[in-house]
Amino acid sequence: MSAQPNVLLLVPPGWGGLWQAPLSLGGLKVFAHGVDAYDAATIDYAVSFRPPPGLLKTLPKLKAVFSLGAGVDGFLMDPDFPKHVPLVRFVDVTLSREMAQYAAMHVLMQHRTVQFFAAAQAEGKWRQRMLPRATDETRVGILGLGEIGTVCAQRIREHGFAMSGWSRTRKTVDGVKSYAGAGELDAFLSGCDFLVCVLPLTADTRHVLNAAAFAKLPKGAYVINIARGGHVNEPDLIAALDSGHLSGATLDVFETEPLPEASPIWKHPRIIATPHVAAITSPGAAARSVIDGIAAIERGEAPRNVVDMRRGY
Ligand code: NDP
Ligand code: OXD
Repeated sequence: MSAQPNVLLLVPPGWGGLWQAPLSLGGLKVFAHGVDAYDAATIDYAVSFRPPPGLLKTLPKLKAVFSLGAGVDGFLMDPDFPKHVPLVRFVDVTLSREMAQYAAMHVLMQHRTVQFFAAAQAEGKWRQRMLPRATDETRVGILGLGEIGTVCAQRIREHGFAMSGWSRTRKTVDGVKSYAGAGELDAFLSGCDFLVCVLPLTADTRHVLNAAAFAKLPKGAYVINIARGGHVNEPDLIAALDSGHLSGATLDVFETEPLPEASPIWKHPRIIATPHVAAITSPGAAARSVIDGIAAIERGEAPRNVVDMRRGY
C-alpha cells in the first residue's frame, strides 16, 4: 500500500470501538462517522452494514464499499447508493457455520418436540412418545443454496433429514435435490416439512414467503427465516399459523427491526422470535477481510466477493 488509505466507518453509535481497533491494525486510518472529524473529499473506502441513506454519494473519491454483513440490502435500498463503486460483501466460514447451527438447532428442536417435553416436565409428568415422523422421512428445504444455504443443507443433512434446495441456478450438492428458478418454486415448496430461508433480499425475493407460498407447503410445515424480514409477508404468515396450515415458525429477522413492541409476533404461541442473532459478524474476521480487500485494490487487483449490481447480491 503506497499511502495510508482513509476509511470511513459507518456503524451505530457505540459500536465503532469494536471495529476501529482491528481495522487500524491493518495500517488503515479509520474515522468513525459521528465521532471523528473527517474530510469527505479524502475518504478512500467506507465500511458499514446499513449506512445512512445518501451519505455514500457525498464521498467523491470512494474506491470501494465494504459490507460488515453477508447481506447487502442495507446498501442497495438506498436509491442514492453510488452503483459505479464496487460493493464487497462479507463471506466467512464462521458466519456460515453459525447460521447452519441456528438452522439445524431449530429444525432439531421442532423435530424432537422439545416444547412437548418441556411442558411435561413443567407438570412433573413422565410422557414418553415416538417421534412424530421418522428423520429420513422428514423433508427439509433450503431457500437459497449460496455460501450460507449450502452449509445449512450440509449440516442438517448430517442429522439424516431428506434435503432439497432452491436457487436461481441449478446446484450440485451431495445429497441435496436441487430446484432452480421461479418455475420450480412450487414443486420445491410442496416437498418441504421444514423450510429454511437463506435468500438475499432483492426485488425478486421480497415477500417470496406469502399466502400463496404457504399454501403450497404441506399441512403442518414449519418455517424458519434467518435471511431478511422482507422475505416474509408477516400478516400472511400469521394467518397461515392461525388457520393451522403451518405448525410453527422461527423468525430471526423482521420487516421492521427492532421488532415493534406492538407486533403480534412477540406473543404468538407458535412463533419463536430472536433479535437478528442467527449469526453475528466477528469484528476480527470482518476487519481481516476488509484489510485484504483494500490491499488487493491498492495493488490494482479486484477484491473477492464483489456484489453483482444487476442481480442485487
Ligand atoms: P449468497 O449470495 O452466497 O447466496 C444467495 C443464494 O440465493 C444463491 O444460491 C442464489 O442463487 C439464491 N437466490 C438469489 N436470488 C434468487 C432468486 N430470485 N431465486 C432463486 N434463488 C435466488 O448469499 P449468502 O448465502 O452469503 O447469504 C444469504 C443471506 O443470509 C444474506 O443475504 C443475508 O440476508 C442473510 N444473513 C442473515 C444473517 C442473520 O444473522 N440473520 C447473517 C448472515 C446472512 P444462485 O446461486 O443461483 O445465484
Ligand atoms: C448479515 C447479517 O447479513 O448479519 O451478515 O444479517
